Amino acid sequence: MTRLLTLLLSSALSLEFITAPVGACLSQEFTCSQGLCVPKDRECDFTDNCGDGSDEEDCSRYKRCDFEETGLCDLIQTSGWTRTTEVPGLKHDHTNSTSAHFLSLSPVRGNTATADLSSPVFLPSQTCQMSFYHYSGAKHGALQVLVQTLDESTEMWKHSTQPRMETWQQTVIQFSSNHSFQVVIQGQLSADSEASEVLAIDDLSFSPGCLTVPGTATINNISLHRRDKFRP
Ligand SMILES: [Ca+2]
Ligand SMILES: [Ca+2]
Repeated sequence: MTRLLTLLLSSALSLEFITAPVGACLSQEFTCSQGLCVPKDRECDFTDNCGDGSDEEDCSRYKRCDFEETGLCDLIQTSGWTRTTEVPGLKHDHTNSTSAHFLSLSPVRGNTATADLSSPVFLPSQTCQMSFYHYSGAKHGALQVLVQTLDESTEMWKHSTQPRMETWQQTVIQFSSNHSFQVVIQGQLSADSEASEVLAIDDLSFSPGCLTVPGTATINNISLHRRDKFRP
């Protein structure tokens, strides 16, 4: 009887030993301070998924921009986007703050309005991920994300604004490129747009897998470097 009890106890103990401790998170999850598990791609995405803010605390390895500081962090604006706190169709940023900033594109009467925002040039990567928030208060427009390499431009994601989605939405995109690349967020409003229509973006975050090419502002600079390299 004593031996049976010992056997039962030892098997119960070994069972406990191989079972993962309660509250342990999987490798693809982030462990919050209070033990909750949230998907790893929600880390440092400007939303408090843990409930205690711990998934938004240690973000120095991420390249992030909430557009609250003057300038555009290390993003490159080639045309169109305006940093603002308010436009006719939209009066709050992604965090619902009426005094906080976002980038907007408003219609140009009788003309197509376009806007481009580019990331720095990133090294080839299979683990680069971007999270951003967008607001589509327009019937006549589209928002898209492109990957620009030296040789080509590839559409990664497109949000046609039919029907109007008058709320901030999050999109997370994984990039996989064997060449150096830039990510371009492009907005377009057609000439038919009414004055109250708007496209907006806010709170961009690039994951630690997105490593910048030092000293290279645009993908075309790589082209210049290459030409210099092979010049006789
Ligand atoms: Ca988060
Ligand atoms: Ca903001």
